[in-house]
Amino acid sequence: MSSGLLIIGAGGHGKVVADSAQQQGWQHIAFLDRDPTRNELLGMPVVGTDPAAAGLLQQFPDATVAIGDPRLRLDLLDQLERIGFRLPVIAHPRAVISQHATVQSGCVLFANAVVNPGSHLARGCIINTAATVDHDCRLEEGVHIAPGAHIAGGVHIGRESWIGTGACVREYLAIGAHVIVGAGAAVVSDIPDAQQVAGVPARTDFRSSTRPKQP
Ligand code: JB3
Repeated sequence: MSSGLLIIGAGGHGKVVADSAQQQGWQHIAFLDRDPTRNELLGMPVVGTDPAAAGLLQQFPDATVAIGDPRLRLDLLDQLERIGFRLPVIAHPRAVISQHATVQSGCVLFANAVVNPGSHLARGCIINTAATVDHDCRLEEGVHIAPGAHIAGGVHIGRESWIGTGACVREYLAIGAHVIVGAGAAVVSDIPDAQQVAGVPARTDFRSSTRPKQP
C-alpha cells in the first residue's frame, strides 16, 4: 500500500487500527484527533483536527475512523466519504475472512479475528482481537464484537450494538440495535433493541441479581 492512510481518532483503538494497517502493508499513516495538543502516536504523526481532513485528501486518499463510539464512528465515516476519501477495510494479515463473506467499507478486523462463510458485515463494524463471527451472521452498521467474543452461526445483530469482551452468542438469535452485551455474558435468547444485558445466562436485570440479599 504505497498511498497514505488517514486515521480519525488517535486513542487506544487508533493504536490497534494503525498497527493492523501497518501489518497489512500501509506505510504512510497519519492521524487526526479532536485534541489539538496531540502530535504523535506509535511514532506516527497526528497532523491536526477534523477540519484539516479535506486538505489531506491528495496525500491520504484512503481513510478510516478509529473511534469506539458507534454513532460517532458512522457519522465520521459518512463525512469522510462526502469529502471523497476511500474507506478501505483494514484487516490484520492474521484475520481470517472467508471468501464467501462480505465486509463493507470502514470495517476493521484485528489479529485472530474470524469471519466465516455467508456472513455479512455492514459499514463500520469492528471485529476486535480474536473475536469470531461464524457462518451466515448479519451484522448491521457500526456493530462492535469486542476481543474474544464469539458469535455462533446465523445470528443477526442490529446497528451500533456492542458485544462485550469474551461474550458468547448462541446460534440463530436476533440481537436488536443499540444493544450492549456485558463482558463474559452468555446470550441464549433474543434481545430487543436498546437493552443492556449481562451475566450467564445474559439478563436485563443483571444489576439487581448482584445486590446483597436483605437480612
Ligand atoms: O475494547 C477495546 C479493545 N477497545 C475499545 C475501543 C473499541 O473503543 C477501547 O477500549 C475504548 O473503549 C474505545 O477506544 P477509543 O475510541 O480509542 O477510545 P479512546 O481511547 O477514548 O480514544 C478516543 C480518541 O478519539 C481520543 O484520542 C479522542 O480525542 C479522539 N476523538 C474523539 N472524538 C476524536 C473525536 N478524534 C477526532 N478526530 N474526531 C472526533 O470527533
